[in-house]
Amino acid sequence: MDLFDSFKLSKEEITKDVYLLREFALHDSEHLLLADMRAVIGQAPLRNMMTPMGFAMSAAMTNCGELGWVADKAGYGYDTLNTNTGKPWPHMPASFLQLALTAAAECGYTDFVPDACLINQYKISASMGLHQDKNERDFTQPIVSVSLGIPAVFQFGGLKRSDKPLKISLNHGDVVVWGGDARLKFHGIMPLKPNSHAALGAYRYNLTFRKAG
Ligand code: MD3
Ligand code: FE
Repeated sequence: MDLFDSFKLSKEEITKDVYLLREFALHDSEHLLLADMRAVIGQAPLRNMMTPMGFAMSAAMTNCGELGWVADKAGYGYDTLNTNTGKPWPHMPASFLQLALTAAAECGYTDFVPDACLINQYKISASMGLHQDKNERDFTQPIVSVSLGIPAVFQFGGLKRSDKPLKISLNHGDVVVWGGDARLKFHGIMPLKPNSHAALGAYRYNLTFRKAG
C-alpha cells in the first residue's frame, strides 16, 4: 500500500488523440499550483492583448517559461521577452512542470518538455473563438491544458473551421492532453456562465503547456 493507491486515475479518450484526465491537477499539490500561479501573475501581470485586427481579446493572458505567446500588431507568436515589462517571462514553476510532464507521460508522451506555459484568465462572459494552435515549431509535440476555477464549455471541432464541434465541460482540476491527429484541430471556449469557485472567485484559468521552440 502506498500513497498512489488512494487515487484511481481517470483517463478517457474523448475523441481520437484527446485524453481527458478528470481532476488530475488536484491529486498532486493543488495548493502549491495555485500559489505558484499567483506568483507568476504577480511578476507578469495578466492583460488583454490586441489581435492584429485591432480587437482586444476577452481572455486576459500572461506566460511563464522560456517562451511566451503574444499577440500584437505584428501578429501572433512566441517571444522570450514580456513586451510589457521588457523582462524575460517568469520561470516555469516546478509544480507546473511536474504536472505537465506527468499528464503527458500518462498519455504516452514521455519526451514532452514544455518551454512555454500560457495562462488564460476568463471572467464571466469571456470566450475564445474557434481557432487552431499553429505558432509552435513541432506539431508532433502534444499540448497539455489544465483548467482551474469555474467551469467552461470547451468546443472541439475538426481540421476545417466549419466542422461541427463536440462540446465538453471542463472543470477545476481537469487536464486534457492533445496530440497526434488532434493537434491542429479547431477549438474554442464558449462564453462563461456566471459562477463562483471557492479559491479562485468568478474566474476560470487555463494553463496551456507547449513545446513552442
Ligand atoms: C486542442 N485555450 O490558449 S486549452 C489557447 O481553455 C486555448 O483557455 C483554451 O485554446 C482555454 O490557445 C483551450 C485547450 C487546448 C489547447 C490547445 C489545443 C486545446 C487544443 C491545441 C490543439 C487542439
Ligand atoms: Fe488554442
